[in-house]
Amino acid sequence: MLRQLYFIMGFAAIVGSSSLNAQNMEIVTEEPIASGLKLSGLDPEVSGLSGSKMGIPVSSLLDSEWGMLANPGLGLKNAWDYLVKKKAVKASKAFDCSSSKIVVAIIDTGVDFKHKNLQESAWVNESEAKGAAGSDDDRDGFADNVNGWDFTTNTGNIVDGHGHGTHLAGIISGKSTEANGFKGVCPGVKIMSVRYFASDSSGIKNLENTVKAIRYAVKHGANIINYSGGGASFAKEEYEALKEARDRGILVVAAAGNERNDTSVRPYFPASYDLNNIISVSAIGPEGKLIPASNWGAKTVNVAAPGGGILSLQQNQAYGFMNGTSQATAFVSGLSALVWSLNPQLTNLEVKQIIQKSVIKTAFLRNKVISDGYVDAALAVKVAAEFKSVPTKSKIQLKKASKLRVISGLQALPSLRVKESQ
Ligand SMILES: [Ca+2]
Repeated sequence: MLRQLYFIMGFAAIVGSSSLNAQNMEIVTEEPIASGLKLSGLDPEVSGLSGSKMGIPVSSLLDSEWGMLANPGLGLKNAWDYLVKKKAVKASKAFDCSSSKIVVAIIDTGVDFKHKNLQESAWVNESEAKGAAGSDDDRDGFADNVNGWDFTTNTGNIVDGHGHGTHLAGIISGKSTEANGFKGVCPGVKIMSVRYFASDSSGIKNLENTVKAIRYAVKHGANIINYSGGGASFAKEEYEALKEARDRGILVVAAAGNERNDTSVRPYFPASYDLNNIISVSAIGPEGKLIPASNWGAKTVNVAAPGGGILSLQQNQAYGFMNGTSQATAFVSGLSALVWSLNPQLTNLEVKQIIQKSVIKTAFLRNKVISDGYVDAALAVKVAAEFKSVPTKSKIQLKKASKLRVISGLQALPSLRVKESQ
């Protein structure tokens, strides 16, 4: 991966190049090139990790999940009531995604699959699970990659030493046997944990591992990639990996970032790549407004979702609150998994269109995100149900929707960087 290193250094060198026009110079010099990748779920100003270990009585866990309730949360009960009314599911059945074939790759800090609310969530590579310890039973180049891979340690022994990835896994897939216990958006949906982030790694290393992690998820059959990180630098390898994900029918849900910026002006990657299989997500709080940290973009961010004061899982059977576009991203990944589980015939772009079409529009989000609204589960399952009856019309709308992502002011950068790295 020296090329990646060269690539980043090459980019830094471009700053002083006379071949850049004034517009690009301005953008490049305003953004620290070597800032590296950041996780998007930790905004110290809103609340730090220190506040996330608060003791929450288990009996009130569900009551604390505002993101699951209706307006401005996802309204999962309304979604379930709609499905029961339409006889899409039996009323006696629990709200559950355990039997879904949809796989969500969480490319993050790892996931603590030992958490009691993630007992049914781990994606399992069967040939490795049944194989011999220490050997690469399925000959994919990774020994003992049972539930995913940790690119920071290069082992299949994935732990979450941070808490961020486990928090996202809880939002997407958490499941409880207790009546009032913690629940995620698509309880029990399978999570492939691919770790790229280590807090003691450089931004360059984290980016290198991101590219490896995306390629791993693509190769191992993920349907959805949840990426709750990012940085200011366009990276061709990352772009190409996500393009391959697009070509393989994978939906990529990416955090808009916590930089308080308009990403139409200051892009945040990978959310800002001009690829139509990416859904980028801003974060709202319980009052329905963007949280102060959240990036936005009237032409660059697709939707908003709950991201302020979000309760979810922490390592070692704990629960805690986190804030940011990371959490909002996980809500959209969970909702995408739910929609896709209900109709596995949908394409990645159709799932994206359904999510974007079924938002609740509000004045708070007008000119902040493309859809002018925040995601809603009841509307999403309704639009998904109706979607099947009008496939032709939907395809036309899809074409239009795919043109909406424009990265203004940065169009010249990719080609410049390609040229530079040749
Ligand atoms: Ca293997």
